[in-house]
Amino acid sequence: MTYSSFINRTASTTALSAFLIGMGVAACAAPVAVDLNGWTVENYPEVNGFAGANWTVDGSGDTVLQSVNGQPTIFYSDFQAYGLNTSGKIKVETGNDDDFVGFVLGFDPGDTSSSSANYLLIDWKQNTQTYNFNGGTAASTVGSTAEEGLAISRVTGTPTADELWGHENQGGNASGGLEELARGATLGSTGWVDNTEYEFTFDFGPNNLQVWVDSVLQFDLTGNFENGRIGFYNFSQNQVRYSAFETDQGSFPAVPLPGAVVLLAGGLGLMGGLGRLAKRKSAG
Ligand SMILES: [Ca+2]
Ligand SMILES: [Ca+2]
Ligand SMILES: [Ca+2]
Repeated sequence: MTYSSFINRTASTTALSAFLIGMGVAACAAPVAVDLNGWTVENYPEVNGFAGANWTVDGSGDTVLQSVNGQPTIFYSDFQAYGLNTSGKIKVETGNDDDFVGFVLGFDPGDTSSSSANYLLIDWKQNTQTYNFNGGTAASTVGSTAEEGLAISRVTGTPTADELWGHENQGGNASGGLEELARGATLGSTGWVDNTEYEFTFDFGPNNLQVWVDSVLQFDLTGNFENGRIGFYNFSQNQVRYSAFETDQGSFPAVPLPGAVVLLAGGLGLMGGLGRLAKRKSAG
C-alpha cells in the first residue's frame, strides 16, 4: 500500500465513522472485559445423591470456578446477549468425572422455575452415560442417555434432571423439556479433554447464532431466539473454570439497521466511497 492510498483510506474510514456515530450507530467498538463479580447463580432443584453447586469468582472478576459434582446450575451475566460477540475460555481442571459443562443463551432470571422459560443450552459431555435421576421432580421422568459430545438444545419450561441429561422432552413431566437442535460440526460426538483449555465464541442475535470452539465453527443456526443473558452451565462436573471473557459488537444487531440509514448513506455517496475502499483493499 502506498502512503497516499493509506491517507485516502484513513480519510474515508474517518468520514464514515463520523457519519455513523452521528446517526447513533456504534462504530467498531473495542472488546470489553467481562467482570464476573456482577453475575448471578441460579440452580435447578437438587437431585438425590448430588450436592448443591458452588461458583467462586476470583477477586478481579476475571475467572469463576464451579467446584462441585452437583445439581444442574447456571451462572448468568448482568447484560443481555443480543447483538454481542462474546468469547472466553473454559477448562476442566481435574481428571475426575466426565459430565456436562457448557453455556446458556437467552436465559432470563428466574427461568429455572418458570413455566415460560425459553433459552438455548450449549452443553458438552466427556463420555456417553445412561442414568436415572430420582428425588424431587426427577422422580416423574425415566432415565436417559447423555451422549458424548457438544450439542445445542432449546429448553422450555422447567425440565427435570432426566430431561436435561438426555436432551429429551418426556411425558412424565408436562411442565417442560428439551429439544436438541444440532450437534457440533466437528465436536458433536467428541468429548472435552481433561485439563485442556478451549476458547468459545458466541455471535448472537434475534435470528442467528454462531458458535466457535478454538476458531472452528460448530453451530450456525437460524431461527427465532429470545433475548436474555449469557451464562455458564454445569451439571454433575466438578472443577470447571471459566476465564477471560470479553464482549464485542456482534454480527447480528438486536435491532436491524433501519433502511433509511442505508438509503441516506447511499444518497451522501458514502456507499460509493465504501465500494471504492473495498476495491482499493482488494487491489492492494
Ligand atoms: Ca427419574
Ligand atoms: Ca416434559
Ligand atoms: Ca458427575
